[in-house]
Amino acid sequence: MKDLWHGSGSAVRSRIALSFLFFVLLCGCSLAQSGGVNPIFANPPMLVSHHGKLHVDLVAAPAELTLGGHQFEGMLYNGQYMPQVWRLRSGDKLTVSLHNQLSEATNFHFHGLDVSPLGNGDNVFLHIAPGEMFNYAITIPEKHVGLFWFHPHMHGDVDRQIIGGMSGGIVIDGSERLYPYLKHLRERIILIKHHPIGRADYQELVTVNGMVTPDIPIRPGEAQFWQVGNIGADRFLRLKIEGMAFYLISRDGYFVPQPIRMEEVLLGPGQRFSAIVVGGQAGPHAFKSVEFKFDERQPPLPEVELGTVVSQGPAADVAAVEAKASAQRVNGPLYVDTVRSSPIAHRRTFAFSVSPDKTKFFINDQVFDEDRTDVTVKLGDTEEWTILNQDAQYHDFHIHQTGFLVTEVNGVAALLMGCETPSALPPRRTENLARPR
Ligand SMILES: [Cu+2]
Repeated sequence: MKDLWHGSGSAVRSRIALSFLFFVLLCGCSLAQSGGVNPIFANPPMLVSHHGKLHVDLVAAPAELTLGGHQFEGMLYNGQYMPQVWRLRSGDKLTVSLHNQLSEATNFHFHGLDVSPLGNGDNVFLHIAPGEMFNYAITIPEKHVGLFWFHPHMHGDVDRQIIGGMSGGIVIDGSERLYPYLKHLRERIILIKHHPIGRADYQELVTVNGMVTPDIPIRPGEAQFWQVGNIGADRFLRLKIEGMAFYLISRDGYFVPQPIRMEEVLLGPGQRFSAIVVGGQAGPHAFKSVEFKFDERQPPLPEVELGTVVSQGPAADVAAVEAKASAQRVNGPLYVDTVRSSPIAHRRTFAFSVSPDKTKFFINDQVFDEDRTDVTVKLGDTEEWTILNQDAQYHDFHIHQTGFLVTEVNGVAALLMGCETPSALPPRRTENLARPR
């Protein structure tokens, strides 16, 4: 999110500037839907590419919005809190005309996509002034499949603009090529945002596709394909469905060789995962983010209700379907295996820290500066990075334009996961990363 990867013009020189996210998350009370009737879950509206192309006109403008009975002054794309999801395939050409009708500068970031950071690509160093229009153009790389997202990346204003409503999803189709079992499953695109609704600690509205606590229908024993994204600014989610499990198949667009059964999935800001979800026995199953000790100095982030998975229909052999979901294997080679076998060209350490008054954030004792080059790496090299979190709260780690493979967390090998953004770092612990290209 506020982390940057900045390529320079030359092929062998790239610049990385890193900064990181800090979270002053103050409260997330559970919110009952006013009136008592929950909306029925729906995927967000979609814009689909045709003949290898998708063009999007995006107007960023201030707007009043009402969510769950609360009125906000928002900043929205095309007047929508949950804008259309862009649905493309590898190799497609995506063009975006961004019209800035805000009273402040903004810009645009294609989160998770390995595309050029230069010119009119994923260039977060552009400042699009109020009243200006800018045309972005990227080509979706062959290796990408899964859920990605877009948001502004104006240094210093990212958090506020995203909380105002400026973010949306990008789906790169092809998951069913990797897991053919998905082909006939009902797909759920679940995009989670948050917005403060009061001054008290942790008081915020957490929404699913812009809806407050929707009912998500499923049949007992029905397998569904969920793609879930945390596309808010800075809230950690620890997702759980009561009485059901996630059979996780990818994180951040990187797939695992076989589904991993998880009772809970920790999803830091910006992170995504996809999973097979199997309907439990008939009845309501709460979908929520459970309590989470996010900062050692603060009370835990409270549980927040996200919706209800409503299982309805004849009784079924749920265990048999779960066994079938577990038995799936990825079809074809995985990019992470190439990364894992690459020789390490360099090793580096990055330490995240914060000033005592928590107003300044550092990487290796330096504050972020758009005009300074912190690290130069050779394009194509594989490096091993160790990330130290010297703060008392969790932080996301993210590099623009490239994924990375988490090899170890706090001394424990993380063998299964190829991640672009790993699970958030436990406070004051170590993480080793190999950076692939
Ligand atoms: Cu990003």
